[in-house]
Amino acid sequence: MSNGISHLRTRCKAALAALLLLPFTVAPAFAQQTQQAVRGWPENWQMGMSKGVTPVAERLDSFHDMLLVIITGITIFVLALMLYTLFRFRKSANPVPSKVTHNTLVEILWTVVPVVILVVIAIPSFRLMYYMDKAKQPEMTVKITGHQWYWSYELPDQKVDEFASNMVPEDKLQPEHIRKLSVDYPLIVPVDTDITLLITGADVIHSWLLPQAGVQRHAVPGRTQETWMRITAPGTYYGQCNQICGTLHAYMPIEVHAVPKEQFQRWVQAIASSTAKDKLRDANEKVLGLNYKWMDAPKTADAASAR
Ligand SMILES: [Cu+2]
Repeated sequence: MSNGISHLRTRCKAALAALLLLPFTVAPAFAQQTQQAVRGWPENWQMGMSKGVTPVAERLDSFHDMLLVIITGITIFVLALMLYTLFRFRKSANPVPSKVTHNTLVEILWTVVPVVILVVIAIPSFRLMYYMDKAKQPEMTVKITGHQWYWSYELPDQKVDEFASNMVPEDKLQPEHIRKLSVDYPLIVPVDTDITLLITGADVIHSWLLPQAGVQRHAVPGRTQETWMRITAPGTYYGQCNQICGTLHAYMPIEVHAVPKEQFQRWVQAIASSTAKDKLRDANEKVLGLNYKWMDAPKTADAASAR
């Protein structure tokens, strides 16, 4: 018997030691994961949001986490209250129902506590809305226009003329492409740069959504919406138009390449000095190593119907 107890004790000690050591064994695995390049698209069975790569996205993520704690607390509290009431005031235990109609203290509490919770939520929320409104000291501007059904980009500071960014059609997909997310001419931006985004629509209302940058603005014809982003990790990030804008709404994805500043400069210079017919394609091929051979292949009969 005593042998059994001592065996149990040893097991308990081992379990406790494992529990205490858990942070030290799990943390390096997480650290390794974060050191890898940030993935710019969602994954099957992903839990939570994709990793934010701008100061705005990081703040949005922590605001979301705060709200999750609050809403979990409220839900558990209300559920507990309901279960308690169902049990405590059931018919068998309470043959004569109470006739109480007022309780001043409870009424004050159920008014004041929700107001306090809303104020606690509103303060960081408004602060964040003002933070994402404008870049304080923008270093460059990108003009984004939504069309039926593609996006176009213009970089006026770098004298990069407006160019269309169309989805890669399904029959032209290459191994490096992601179906319904990859485009022919992505938007190229430098990392660690405060970029003002000016967003408008050419025909109907679209919406430019790049989740990992924490950017979502409606592209409204006749209006210019402003926001900003500062991508801190080089990578390729994807988004989609998220305003139902017509038949091919699902076929106007957003692809943004955040590249090191020096590479961005070389890209800008390559466009300026290119003598090719398609200067942008030339610069994308030479500086970014993008492959455009798929564009030269003759169009198949169902290419149009695939779109
Ligand atoms: Cu759209």
